[in-house]
Amino acid sequence: MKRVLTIQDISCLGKCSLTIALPIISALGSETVILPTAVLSTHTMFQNFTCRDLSDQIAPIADHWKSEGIAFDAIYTGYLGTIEQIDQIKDLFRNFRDKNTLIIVDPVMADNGKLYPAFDMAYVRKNAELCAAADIIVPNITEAALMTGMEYREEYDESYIKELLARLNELGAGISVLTGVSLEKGKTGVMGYERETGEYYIYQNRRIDAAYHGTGDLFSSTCVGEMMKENNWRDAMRIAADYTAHTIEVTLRNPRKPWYGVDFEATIPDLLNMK
Ligand code: PXL
Repeated sequence: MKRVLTIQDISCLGKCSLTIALPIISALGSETVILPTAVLSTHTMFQNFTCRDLSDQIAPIADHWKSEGIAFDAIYTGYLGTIEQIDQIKDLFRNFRDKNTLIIVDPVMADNGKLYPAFDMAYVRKNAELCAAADIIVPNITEAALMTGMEYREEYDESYIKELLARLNELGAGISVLTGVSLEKGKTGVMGYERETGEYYIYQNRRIDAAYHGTGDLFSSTCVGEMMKENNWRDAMRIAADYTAHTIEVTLRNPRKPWYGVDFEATIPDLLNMK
């Protein structure tokens, strides 16, 4: 069985970060080891959330694993907390990376043209450094524009996306995938670039007119789980895009109108049959 380490916060209530990564990657058949970077009462779209930083736990936990001879097939990072913490995680990458370890970084920090409340441009630059240490990065357009210094656009064409991918590629990861890319009216999906082959990959499916929290984490966690099932990155991205769209549709049909997260619990059985 593959073993995945995922490093992100625990938002106790809110359906994002670890409360999505753990069930999804486990359901897809990999052992999922977690390293919580902070514990919050809810995600940061709620008012008055509490937050306890756990940075002082990262080194002792990693040291203990090292002394136990633990190795990982993949390390996947999502929402993190501080610049200092990203430096610690770069050290952890160096410590645990071997030739078979796939490092996936989702530089979660912004969406819809705006940084999340906790972050500033110094944090953006630090995330760009973390991306340099990854094999695969999966930013959205806002995060990519911030990290590359390009203008954020709501309306764009393929040449803008290709330029963003070219600049992401310069950050250093071998595969750069942009999420939330809409190249046709009524559609959305991903576009990726692989340095080794110089090839692009585009996948577009239906765009559902709704935005829910945690869908980026659902997409990334599904990609990681699918790649551990020996799927190549293109198939993993396609399945993750389909699964995320399906889950948003199911959530929209919920008469209780959840606002803070998607009903992924209801769609996990469908994920297991997706190809
Ligand atoms: O889904 C990304 C995410 C993860 N964790 C926390 C967040 C967010 C997005 O806002 O606030 C704490």
